[in-house]
Amino acid sequence: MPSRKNTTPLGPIRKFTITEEKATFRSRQGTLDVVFLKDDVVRLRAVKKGQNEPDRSFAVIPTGWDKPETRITVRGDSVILATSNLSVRISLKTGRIRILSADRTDLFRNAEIAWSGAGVGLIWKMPKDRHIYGTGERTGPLDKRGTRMAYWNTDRSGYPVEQDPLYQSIPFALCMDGPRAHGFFFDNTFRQDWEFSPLGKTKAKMTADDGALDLYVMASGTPSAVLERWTELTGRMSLPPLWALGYQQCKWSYYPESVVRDIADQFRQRSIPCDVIYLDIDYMDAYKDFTWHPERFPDPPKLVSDLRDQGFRTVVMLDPGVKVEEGYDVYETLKQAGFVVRNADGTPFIGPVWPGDCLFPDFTDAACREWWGKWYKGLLDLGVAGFWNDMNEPAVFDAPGHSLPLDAVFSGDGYPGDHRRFHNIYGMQMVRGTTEGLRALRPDQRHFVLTRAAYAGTQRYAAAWTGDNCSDWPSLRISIPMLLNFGLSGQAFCGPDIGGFAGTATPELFARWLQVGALYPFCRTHYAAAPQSGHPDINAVPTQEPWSYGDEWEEINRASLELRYKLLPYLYTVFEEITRTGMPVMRPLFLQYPDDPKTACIEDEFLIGSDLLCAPILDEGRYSRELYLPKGLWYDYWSGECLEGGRKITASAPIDVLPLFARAGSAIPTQDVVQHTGEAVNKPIVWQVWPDSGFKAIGTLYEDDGETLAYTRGDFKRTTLTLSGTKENPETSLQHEGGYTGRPQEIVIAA
Ligand code: MIG
Repeated sequence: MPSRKNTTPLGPIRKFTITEEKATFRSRQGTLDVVFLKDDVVRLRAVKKGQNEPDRSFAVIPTGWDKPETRITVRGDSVILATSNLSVRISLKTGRIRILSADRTDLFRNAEIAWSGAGVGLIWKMPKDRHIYGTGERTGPLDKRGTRMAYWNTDRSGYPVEQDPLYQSIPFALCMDGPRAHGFFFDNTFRQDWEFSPLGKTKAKMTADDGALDLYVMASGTPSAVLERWTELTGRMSLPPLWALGYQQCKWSYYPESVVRDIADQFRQRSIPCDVIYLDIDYMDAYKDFTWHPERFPDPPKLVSDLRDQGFRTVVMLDPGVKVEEGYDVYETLKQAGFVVRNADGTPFIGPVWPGDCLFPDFTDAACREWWGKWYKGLLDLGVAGFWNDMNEPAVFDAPGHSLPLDAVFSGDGYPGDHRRFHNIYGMQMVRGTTEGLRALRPDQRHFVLTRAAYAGTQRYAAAWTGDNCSDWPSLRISIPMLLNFGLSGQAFCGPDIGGFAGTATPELFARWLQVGALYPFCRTHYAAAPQSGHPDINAVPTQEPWSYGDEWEEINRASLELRYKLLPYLYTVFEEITRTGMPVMRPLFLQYPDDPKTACIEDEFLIGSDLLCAPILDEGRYSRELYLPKGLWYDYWSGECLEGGRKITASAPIDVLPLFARAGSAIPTQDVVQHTGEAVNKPIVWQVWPDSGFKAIGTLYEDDGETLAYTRGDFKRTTLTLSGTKENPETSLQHEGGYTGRPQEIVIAA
């Protein structure tokens, strides 16, 4: 929707009705419903007159929230609807809206709903100093003021750091006015475009190409409270299997089998920790889902079980396109059932991807998702541990827009629609089918699914990676704000291809990338070397394994991964926290320190949980850097030196050092280095205790069996360590909760 000029606003309200359920405002142009879902959450939903828009969401789940008490006041020409935390004022004369939080912060001021053709949008005034975060998968700065953004899942291989949009659409924003936070979610699966004027100006606009203006506003006060609401509304990731937190090694592609075995052997011979090896598309027979290439992988169960004996899990790729081939059972059953994406004339859509001509399963159909999920049985039975769903924007070769035709038809579980409506949720519904299938097949196991495309709420089904980035320093640098905003958007289990997917990493770039990558929530190296990606000979491409760059670099890379494995007990504890609170694993500083304005735009540092601060090196040839330590005391993780925060410091960072700091007052559970997560089982937990100025510290450890759902039945152990006393006479207490036995624990006090 280009400008206010060509649009038709909601305009004067001619009639309004208020029931227990909702308040409804009708103008000549359309209808606006206002529904309070909780004292700090309101939903505004507007449809154009005559528009028949189904009221259903792919993102929002039942919340169990109590309906709040609402006061209604008519003042002058305005109707004001308010709870104790939030008020919505509608001007009857203009149809414009103002939303205020209890502390009278203007969340939306002078907001106008307007239509233009099939499109709908909201234009409003935004305070000059408001910061905006979240907004899903984005390159660019952490703060989204002064940017334009689109939501339209896009496969752009080897994307430059200016690329927008990318593969995932999460139209949620976390807004900060000084220390006060609120959030909003524009729940609409059509293409959206958002534009926020730079700091210092006030224009804000979001539009969708079709559908309803469906806006959720969360006025929760602190940023962590907003994220709690947001992840109640759209769901949280469930606790992943412990092995999925280990290091993962991937290439397009490792084959044949002998190469895979060699990679596994090298990790173990060189004592470089690793939990997962990936098989990219070339393990399949002619890229046919749920098949194996007969020559490259003659005995998959044997391979997978031998890898398992060495402590590796195998993750394999599945793409949405199903090869058109008579006699291929996946194709035959799909064709027979008929739940495929169709052309406007009703015939099945056929388009090329890796296998050649393909049918595209219609994952918006429950029966199709169920059919898809069942195919995983064969792979699970032979021991494959995790699944990687790629190309699910969906990407279609040689097609306009590199995807399905816009008028392609989907069944939509009873609400049919075209590709414009379902494009942004295709990937989400695919991994929904995958994960629901896995859960049905192995109900007491945790599952690991990785997706490239997504919409809001996809964290309920899958982890995410940031697609085909490049082996260059700018791509390393933007990975930090990208992952931070991803986490703030609800997708906390995320990471980029370490070392970069396209191109060749220099030894230094790879080493620096793996250093910080060891702290990414999802920690996987991946790179393109396949002939199909433009490399004539798969063996001629410089390899991107931790040992690919010679002995000195190998030592540095080994140390990076050893740090991850040492910190795994802490990381796992932080992952468990997200399943209960929605706080991301990797956090921008402002999330923990909203009262400190200096943290608002820091995008080259981050926290893991609340206790570890990392300030990675993101430039070539740099061996020290400035960084900001938030208020309080911090310990240099390596030297143990205690530093005063609330100021900038310079950290030295020779090539083998990742600047890392522990918060004074914390206790961080660690372990000795292991080569894979399975080795840790009975090894002691080592508490690193970092006393504050009063010689106090507190920390948590979460343990369970790491792979089943037994923890949901009380079979977990949560330990709280408390330090008191004095340096000379330290006192520590360990308090336990839950029925799991857990590992032995040792305590080391840093100071
Ligand atoms: O058209 O499966 O983003 O990770 O290696 C490329 C091959 C298809 C794109 C994925 C990438 C993967 C590659 N895939």
